[in-house]
Amino acid sequence: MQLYDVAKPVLFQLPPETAHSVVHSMLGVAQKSGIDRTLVQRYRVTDPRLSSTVFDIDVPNPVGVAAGFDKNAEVPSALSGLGFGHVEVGGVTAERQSGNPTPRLFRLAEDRALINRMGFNNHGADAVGARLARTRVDVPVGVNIGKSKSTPLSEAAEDYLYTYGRVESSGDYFVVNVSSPNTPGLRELQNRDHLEEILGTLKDAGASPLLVKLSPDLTDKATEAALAVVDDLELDGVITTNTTTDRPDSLESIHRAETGGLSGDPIEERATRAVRFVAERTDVPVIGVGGVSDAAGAYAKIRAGASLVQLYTGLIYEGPTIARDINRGLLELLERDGFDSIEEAVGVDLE
Ligand code: FMN
Repeated sequence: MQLYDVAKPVLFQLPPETAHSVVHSMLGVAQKSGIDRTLVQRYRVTDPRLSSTVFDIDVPNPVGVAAGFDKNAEVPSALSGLGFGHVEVGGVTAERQSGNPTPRLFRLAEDRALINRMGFNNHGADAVGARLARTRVDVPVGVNIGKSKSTPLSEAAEDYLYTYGRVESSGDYFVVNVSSPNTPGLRELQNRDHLEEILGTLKDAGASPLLVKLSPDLTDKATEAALAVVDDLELDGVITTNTTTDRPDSLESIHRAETGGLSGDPIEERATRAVRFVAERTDVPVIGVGGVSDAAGAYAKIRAGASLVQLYTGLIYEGPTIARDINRGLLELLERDGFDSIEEAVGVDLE
């Protein structure tokens, strides 16, 4: 019996955001006390076949933590202790924000999904930047940057630039997040003119590696237009996908009508299709995210063209062994298919 078999029913009795705070506090204690370094021995799967170099960064294994779990960069070392190969902190905004009124996070247990409308609650770029600067993490840390709610779309580029300036020396890669559904108008920034301005401004400021995170709700044409900007500006990578505002008919939970972004099992296939669509149209590395909760799902995204995968909702449903379980499973799948490394498997399902 695993610890999470006991803890999960207790946590699932709590409102989702409370459960998240409890888990976060526990990870915080682990990180402060140094227990996270003991966790490593239990959770990390160290095997050269899992490691790769992606946009010039050495990544020990392909399973990362998606943005939103550690919005304020409080527990990246503890998450590395759970065996994740990279951690994306944030979304961070220039201004400190309290986010939307609660409740704003909903557990769709029957669907193994979440709906969130957090609205970029975070401590702000100054605080998060300072915290990151004094935190040592032994896996790469990406910083997911969002737009402050009060900043008009026309001034978005400066807003992103401010945040970048606060985190530039402590992030290993930087993500322009223009795809969260919970900041009014944000997703409009995925259109070509806005993207060019924001990404061009960060690029000129020296942001590297620089990635953009896309929504699963973009039309094919809009995705292609965004990818044209990625090519023109010689960006380093694409993350796909964020949460969706769509509600598949299959959803059973009473919470399905809540406003916000849906994540977890119901978006898995769609996200994998998005990975394939993007990987077919760009040469830069793709990070695949959306519904990953086991080795088969991670492997499907890798074969569809993802150099790395990330997860959030899967961690809630599967618990702290998820990175270890996926990494062990990936090694078996690599062996089954005769690959010597993850890098060999990336994109093998593409035409
Ligand atoms: N994505 C971002 O780019 N920035 C965020 O700040 C962010 N916050 C999130 C908060 C919550 C509560 C959840 C559930 C997701 C958030 N996401 C955010 C989206 C995740 O990073 C991820 O793209 C999405 O949940 C799909 O992955 P999953 O199915 O593994 O959860």
